[in-house]
Amino acid sequence: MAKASATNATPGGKTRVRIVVCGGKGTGKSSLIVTAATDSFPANVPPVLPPTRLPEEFYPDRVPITIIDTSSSTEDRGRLSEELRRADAVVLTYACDRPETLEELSELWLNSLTISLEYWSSLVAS
Ligand SMILES: Nc1nc2c(ncn2[C@@H]2O[C@H](COP(=O)(O)OP(=O)(O)OP(=O)(O)O)[C@@H](O)[C@H]2O)c(=O)[nH]1
Ligand SMILES: [Mg+2]
Repeated sequence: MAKASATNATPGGKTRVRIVVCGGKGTGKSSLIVTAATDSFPANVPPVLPPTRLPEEFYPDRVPITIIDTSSSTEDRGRLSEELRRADAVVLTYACDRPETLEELSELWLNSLTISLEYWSSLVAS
């Protein structure tokens, strides 16, 4: 029987994918990650989760996906920039019931991304 793990890759040839989730305070970053990993919405989440590995069998390519939670506080911008540089994809979050968080996306977060990223693999706004 062939070993599956050694040759697993995305159509772009990546053998692992790192997704960074960022956005304004309380916009659901951590809840989104827990929901994606467990398929259930959590009642309580810590402010910043440790790196979360999604099960390989979640996706047809069977490529390991790691989701990185981030802090929205200004003191942690250096760490955020570093995570964005290492990202294959970025998810930006805003709260539907707080329009100001959508404005922040274009005024603050997209600007931060433009400054921080050396290149963009993809951008998923949610
Ligand atoms: N109604 C609703 N509430 C949500 C949703 N996602 C998150 N929440 C709630 O919004 C609050 C903040 O969620 P978090 O996941 O802690 O948001 P966060 O962006 O990680 O927050 P910080 O880490 O503090 O910046 C919590 O009370 C969640 O239960 C959603 O999709 N719908
Ligand atoms: Mg959080």
